[in-house]
Amino acid sequence: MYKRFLIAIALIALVSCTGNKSAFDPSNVADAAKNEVTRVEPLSWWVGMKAPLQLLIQGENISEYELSIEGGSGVSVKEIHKADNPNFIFADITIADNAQPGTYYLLFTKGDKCIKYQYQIDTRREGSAERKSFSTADMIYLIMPDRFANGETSNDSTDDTADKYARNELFGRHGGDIQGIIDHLDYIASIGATAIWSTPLLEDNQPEHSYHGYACTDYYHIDSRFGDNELYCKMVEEAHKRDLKIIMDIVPNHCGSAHWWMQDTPFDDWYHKFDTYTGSNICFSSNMDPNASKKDLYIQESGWFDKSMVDMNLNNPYTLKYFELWAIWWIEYANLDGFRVDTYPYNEKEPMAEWCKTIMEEYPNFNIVGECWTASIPQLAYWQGGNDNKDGFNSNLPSIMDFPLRDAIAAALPNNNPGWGQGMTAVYDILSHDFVYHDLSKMMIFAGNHDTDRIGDVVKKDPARLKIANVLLATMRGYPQVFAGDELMFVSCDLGMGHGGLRVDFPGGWPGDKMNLFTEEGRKAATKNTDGLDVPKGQADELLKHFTTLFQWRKGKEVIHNGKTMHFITRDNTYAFFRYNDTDKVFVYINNSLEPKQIPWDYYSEINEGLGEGREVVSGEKMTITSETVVAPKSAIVVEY
Ligand SMILES: [Ca+2]
Ligand SMILES: [Ca+2]
Repeated sequence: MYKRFLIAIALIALVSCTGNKSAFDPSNVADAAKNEVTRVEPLSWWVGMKAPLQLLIQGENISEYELSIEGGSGVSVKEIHKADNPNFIFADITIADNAQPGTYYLLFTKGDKCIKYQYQIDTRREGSAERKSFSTADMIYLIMPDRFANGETSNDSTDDTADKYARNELFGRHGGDIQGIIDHLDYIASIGATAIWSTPLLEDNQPEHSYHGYACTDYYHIDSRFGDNELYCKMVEEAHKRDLKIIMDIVPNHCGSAHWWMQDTPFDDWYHKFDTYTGSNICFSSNMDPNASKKDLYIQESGWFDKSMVDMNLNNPYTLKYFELWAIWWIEYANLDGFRVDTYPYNEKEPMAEWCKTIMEEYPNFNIVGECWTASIPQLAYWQGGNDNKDGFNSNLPSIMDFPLRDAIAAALPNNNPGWGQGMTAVYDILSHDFVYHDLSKMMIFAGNHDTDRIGDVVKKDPARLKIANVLLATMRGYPQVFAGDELMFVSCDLGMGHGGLRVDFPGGWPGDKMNLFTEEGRKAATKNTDGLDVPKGQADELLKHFTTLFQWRKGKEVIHNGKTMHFITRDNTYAFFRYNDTDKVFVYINNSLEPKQIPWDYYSEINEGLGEGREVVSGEKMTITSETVVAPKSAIVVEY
């Protein structure tokens, strides 16, 4: 709807510039007005923003026009910047602190020709700048919308998009959408989630493989197969009613090769061009390696992510500004609670640090988590803002995703080798490196996401070990993220098909689905050997109850959110740690081995003194641990005192 509205605005653009707003009657407008001003971005703005407004304006030979602003008060043109392409200008707009919110008109004049373009300057929501964001108190539920729930079948294929509905194809569009998310917000809240990270919902009008949304073709509009901008805002509003935050997944590094600006590009260096296709060398170490060549770094940050994903040049100040204002626009427009930034290290690091700074200056309490996908702990730590890097670099990025911990969990859990240093020692080892991180409270922890192997596949469909993964996520430092379906031990439908195979549809999300895992009745009836689920009858519901108990408990557990950790080394595939603060303690014991294990309670004397009767969180039963206490094979206990 919003898009059509804008097109209508563009259509009414060519009228006499009398300054009389009543002149804006679409029926007065001649067809010749079409495409005179094809685009103004950001789509609107607000009074009282810190970031100065710079409009990208596209129109045929628009650089030949003079620009002024009419309406209200306190809004004026400060400076016009011409681009390489005469079809673009970048206009710096001054908005006084006491400017009048409302409808303004951009007036483009050339001789006796005049184009008017309606532009809205709004009032900000109260407390907008101070908005809270996601934190260690949250559990984030990751959704890939095309595969989650189809709430509106009429948008499964749309006239204005190329890639059509094909649910039988692993890399095709399956029809999931924003309405499907809205329909299941109660489910998401019921299992203990307090935030949703949805993979991108912006238009991805690539001819194929568009379902994942990571090849954006219009940064200001929701894909019509997911809904529209207004429905997106409604989703945020409905989520907030249920105390669920919304984290938008954004990709400033690359756009889709079908992006509109690939046909009409503002600057020659708007994106990175090569004589022959050049992909990134994915050599992230070149960002901090003192021995790295500049060439390697250049190819890492400027090479394309994929032939269908064009690498943006954030060293062009107009490109950078475009992405800064775009991000702020979405926060303000949709009332967002956070960002997840895709492919973070592929961006040029200095401009991206500037980008983070700009966002954080506008919203000082905001949280942004970057996908810095590396197995190297020191390299990961380098990307977190405030880290004491030898080269002085400060990314200004608040949060990072703990891939090394994910790797350790995935290595440890299926490991039955009782040998020295095997199994859970891998997890101990990761936390032994916590001294390198600037801020442990800004670490997203996870056992899997939409890019990694599914935890259900990792634990070889063993419910006992899935429960151990959930205990780790619910009790370790940082804030947990769970990929939709992992709470029910979804597995890939085809391990040989990569992403397409692991991003299975959520049974029950589609009209006519035989199995419905969103309901207790459906989970209890679920049987073995169905796509996305492979547990004996009744076990899906039992797994979810275990999961829900843990994460509902975690919500109010300050000592888990912000307490310290003390852990103890063992090399017998067990792992023990305490979370503690001045008033509370939680003890976690993992027995990932195939033998019953006695808890060496006396060994923990430096921290367990005076701990008598506690409560085991999952069973809810009172428990007094001694050196005689035995923990069953492949199980975990969580005891709060
Ligand atoms: Ca749909
Ligand atoms: Ca790049």
